[in-house]
Amino acid sequence: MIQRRLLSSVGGRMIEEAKKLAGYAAVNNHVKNNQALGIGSGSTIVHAVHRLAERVKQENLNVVCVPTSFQARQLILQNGLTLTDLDRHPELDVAIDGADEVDSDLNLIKGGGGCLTQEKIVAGCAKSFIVIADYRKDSLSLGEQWKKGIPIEVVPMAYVPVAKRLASRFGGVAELRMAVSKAGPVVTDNGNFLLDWKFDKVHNWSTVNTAIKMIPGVVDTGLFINMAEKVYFGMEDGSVSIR
Ligand code: ABF
Repeated sequence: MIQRRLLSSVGGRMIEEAKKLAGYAAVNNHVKNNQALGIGSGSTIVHAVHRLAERVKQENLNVVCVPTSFQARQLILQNGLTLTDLDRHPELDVAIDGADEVDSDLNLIKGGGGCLTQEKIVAGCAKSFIVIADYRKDSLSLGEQWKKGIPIEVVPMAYVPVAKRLASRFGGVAELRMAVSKAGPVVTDNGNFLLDWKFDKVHNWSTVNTAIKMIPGVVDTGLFINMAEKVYFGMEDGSVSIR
């Protein structure tokens, strides 16, 4: 029992270290002076923001940051970085964000943290969209690793018809994401609900993504197809693999 706990705490430290390696490498290689940046959500981005804050101080960089979520906004403020928005900076130089799964063509599943719509908007405004992840997210074919389903943000009144439509058109089952307390559904930063679509086979994700987005009530999906320019994986052996 004690041995299992020790092993899992070593594993946890290794994963955290891998996230840090990825975040630091991406900020070191892609951030330059006078840039407008998109800041993603999740736990890996925390390391990237720490490195960004360090560089801003040490190198006196002038950068402004657009958040992808309430969490990202807090992270920017807590690290003393300059907050901006897409009204003032509709064109970003670089957006950096995490992912739940990355395939060999750099297509992604995102949204495990529930911020997919703002993440996609910000990534779509960036000249370069850079992904940071630990080694567990690397996958040959999308859907292999991430077993929690593809997150889909929906307007609250439409969650039942959208869930039914998803299951009847594409198979599998779409579940309403509930708060940890189970007291009610998770509500996104945009006031919407999330469905986690547990598909029963691997699809042509580009086609499926377009089709899902046509269902009335769907705001966006966690499928990020052809958006990432580069992915930084922090590896178990302490290296960084760049794809
Ligand atoms: C966000 O955070 C999400 O799109 C993705 O769900 C998640 C990745 O989280 P982490 O960095 O904690 O693994 O980027």
